[in-house]
Amino acid sequence: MLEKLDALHTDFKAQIVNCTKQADVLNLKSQVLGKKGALSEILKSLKDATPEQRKEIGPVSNNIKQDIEKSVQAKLTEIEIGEVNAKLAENKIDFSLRESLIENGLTASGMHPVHKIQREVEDIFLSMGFDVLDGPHIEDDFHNFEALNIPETHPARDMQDTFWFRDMKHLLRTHTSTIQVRGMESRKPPFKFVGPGKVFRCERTDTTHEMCFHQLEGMMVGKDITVGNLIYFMKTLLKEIFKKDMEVRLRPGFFPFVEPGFELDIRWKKPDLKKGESEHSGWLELLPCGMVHPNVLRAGGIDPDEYNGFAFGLGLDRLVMVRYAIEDIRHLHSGDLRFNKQFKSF
Ligand code: FA5
Repeated sequence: MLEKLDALHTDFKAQIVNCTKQADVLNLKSQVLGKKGALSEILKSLKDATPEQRKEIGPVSNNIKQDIEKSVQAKLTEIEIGEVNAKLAENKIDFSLRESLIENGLTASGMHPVHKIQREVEDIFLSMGFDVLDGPHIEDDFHNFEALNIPETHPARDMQDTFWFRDMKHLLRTHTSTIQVRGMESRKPPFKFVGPGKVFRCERTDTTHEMCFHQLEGMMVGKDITVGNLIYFMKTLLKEIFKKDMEVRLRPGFFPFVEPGFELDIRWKKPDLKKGESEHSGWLELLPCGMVHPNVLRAGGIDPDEYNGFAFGLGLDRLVMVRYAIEDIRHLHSGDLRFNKQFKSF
C-alpha cells in the first residue's frame, strides 16, 4: 500500500506542474482527494491491514494529503498572479503620459474640473512662494476642532455637522483647516502654505451644498502681517483664475479660529436667472478668511506676541461653478458622462 501511495504522490506532482488553468488544478485535486478519488480508493484496503501496518500508513497518507493540498493552493495562487500580471501587461496605461492615453483610445477623457482648478490654484500659490501641504481625511478631534479654538462645548461645532467614527475621537475632516494646524506643528515662522483636499460634512444637499466637497486652506505667518496682505493675495488669486479683475465684497464673518474674520463673496452671474432678475444679482460665498486667532497660533506652538498671520479657506467646487457657470454643484460628482465629457483636457 505504501508503494501505491508513493506512486500516487509522484504521479500527482508530475501532473500539477503541467496545469495552466485553475479549473485543471481543481479537477486534478478532486481526482486525487475527492470522495471517489485515487487516495480514497487506496485507503479502502486499509480495513484488511494489520494494526502495525495501519500505524505506519496513517501518518504517511496524512502527510501526502497535506502536501497535495498545499501544492494545490500554491498552484492556484501562482496561476491567479500570472493571469493578473498578464492582464496588467495587456492594459498598460501611463496616466501621466498623454501619448499613453492616446494609444489606448482614451482621448475622450479629461481631468475632472475640480482637480484641474485645484492644480491651477496650487500653481498660482507656488508662484507666490507658498508651499503645498497635504493632510489626512480621517482626523482627530484636536486637529479638526480643539486646536482651532473650538473646544468640546463650543456652539461653533454645530456649524459643521460631522461624520464621527464609533470611538467618538476620530472623524472625517470637515474642513482643510486641519492642514493649517499640521502645518504650524511642522514648521517655524515665517512661513506660507496652502493645503487642498476633500472634506466631508453631514449636509442636506442642494444646488450649492454637497456632503463631500473640496477646499483649499491657506495660511501665512510672519511678523506684522495685515488684512491688506490678505486682500492682496485673495485678489491676485481670483484675477489669475478668472483672467480679469473680479468684483469682491468683504463682510464680517464669524469663525472661532480667526479674529477679525471675514466672508469674501464674489459677484456671480447666475446661470439660472428668473424672469426680471438682473444677471449680476448674485453674490456667492466663496472665501472665508481672517487674521489667525492668538489661541490657534499658541496651539500650533507659535508665540502670538511675536508673530501673527492670516488664513483662508477656499471652496474649490464653488470656484468651478462660477468659472463654468454650473447651476448645480451635484453635477460635479454625479459621474454623469454627459457632464464629464464637456471637460475634455485635449
Ligand atoms: C470653513 O470651512 C473654514 N475652515 C474656512 C476658513 C479658513 C475660514 C481659514 C477662516 C480662516 P466654511 O464652512 O464657510 O468655512 O467653508 C469654506 C468654503 O467651503 C465656503 O465658502 C464654500 O465655498 C465651501 N463650502 C462650504 N460648505 C460647502 C458645501 N456643503 N458644499 C460645497 N462647498 C461648500
